[in-house]
Amino acid sequence: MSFLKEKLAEKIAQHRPRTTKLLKEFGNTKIDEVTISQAIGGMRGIKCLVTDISYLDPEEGIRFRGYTIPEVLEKLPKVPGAEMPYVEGQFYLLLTGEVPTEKEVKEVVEEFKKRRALPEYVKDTLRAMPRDTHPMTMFSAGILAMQRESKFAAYYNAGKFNKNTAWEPMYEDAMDLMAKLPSLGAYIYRMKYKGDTHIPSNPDLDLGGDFANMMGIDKPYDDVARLYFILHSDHESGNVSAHTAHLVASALSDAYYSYSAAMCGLAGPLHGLANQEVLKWIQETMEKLGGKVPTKEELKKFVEETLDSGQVIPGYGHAVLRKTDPRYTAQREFALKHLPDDPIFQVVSMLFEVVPPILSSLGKVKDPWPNVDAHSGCIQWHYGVVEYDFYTVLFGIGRALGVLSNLVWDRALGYAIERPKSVTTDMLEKMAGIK
Ligand code: HAX
Repeated sequence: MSFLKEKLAEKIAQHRPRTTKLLKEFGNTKIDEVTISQAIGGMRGIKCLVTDISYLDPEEGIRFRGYTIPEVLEKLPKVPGAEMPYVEGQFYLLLTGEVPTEKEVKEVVEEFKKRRALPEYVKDTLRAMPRDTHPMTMFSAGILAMQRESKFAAYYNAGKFNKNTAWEPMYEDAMDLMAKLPSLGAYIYRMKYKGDTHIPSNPDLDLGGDFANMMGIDKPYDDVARLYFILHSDHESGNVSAHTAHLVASALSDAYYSYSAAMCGLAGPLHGLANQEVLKWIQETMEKLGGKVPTKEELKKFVEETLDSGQVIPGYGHAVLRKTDPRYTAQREFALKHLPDDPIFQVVSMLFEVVPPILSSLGKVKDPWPNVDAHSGCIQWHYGVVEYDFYTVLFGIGRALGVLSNLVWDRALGYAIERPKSVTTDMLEKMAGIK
């Protein structure tokens, strides 16, 4: 058994009695009530999911296993010669709840290296798709194509399913899939945008470094990749992508089915596709001005025109957050250090000043502040990833760190198949006293 798996087995054994006690002795304790507006309005805020991997406070933002973003970036072991930590360290932290030592992180680096290779038939599947297929469609299809590799499905089909051991094959799937996602993403990128020329994986590099290598982009893009994957890794369980994966896996579908489905949700413009929409919106704005950086007044006009045409301002607002997203702030700090004069960064900074007062003035937007997607495209563009429809794939690689960790724990704690109850409009009218 690998070191990480042993560590996890220990953590699971410690955790299980807590869940069992809560269920057996306190199963009827109320944690929330549901209103009509929550039932119709996207279940906003209803407390009905359990995860220990991250927690999103509306005012403070995300904490990964109790650590804020600056703490994570400071505490996780750094790749030698790099500014950013190992992505593998973030996976270790999310999975076990402990900050790994240098030795522990290197074990995970080696585990992922062994599992990195993308099966040839996945490449064939991607190559059979028209080249103008959206990269997120390719990404989700590539993950689904790999489902035949699932160790969880093989275990289940062999009649071995047991609530005590089910996490083990799910762990193997999580490790295999996590290790392959950077290879899948880079393959799609080079096939679609770089004349179908590919760069082999470099066995000397960590996950972030190898991703930059396979993308064909020089330093410090390796650090951009590390930062990006860590920042996007988890945002508790209620967001569309994480919740989709949890829901699908609750039917005992394996990690490939579950994560492929999650990526279909991430591809929506109100969720992960917002990073592509931000860059598209900025480009269109600059194009109208002949390529020049707009003034604040011009930008204000474009924001108002966008709202008047019935569209949302991409990259702004959030279903839970009520302050500037710390994932935005972390990227802003990176940009201030590495690309302060970049024209798109100037527009992104100006939007930070212009958009919140306008959104606040509408009187209905609960969070007028920027979210993670308001910033991410600008850094990618600066380092040469100008094909903005690829940005959500980058989000999807990072998001797997948290979602796959959650799937392992879902099986470890024996979470049940999801099946909330629906009601009819007639019933709601009766409850409201209208009928
Ligand atoms: N621009 C214009 N209007 C906005 C807005 C924005 N950025 N954010 C919210 N609103 C509007 C909503 O559309 C809604 O209007 P209606 O009542 O007319 O339908 C009203 O304000 C209230 O919405 P809310 O309660 O503040 O926000 P929700 O929880 O319903 O939605 C969203 C949260 C993130 C979907 C929303 O803020 C939005 O559409 N933002 C732009 C898209 C975006 O950036 N998405 C990425 C979010 C982060 C993420 O998941 N990344 O993956």
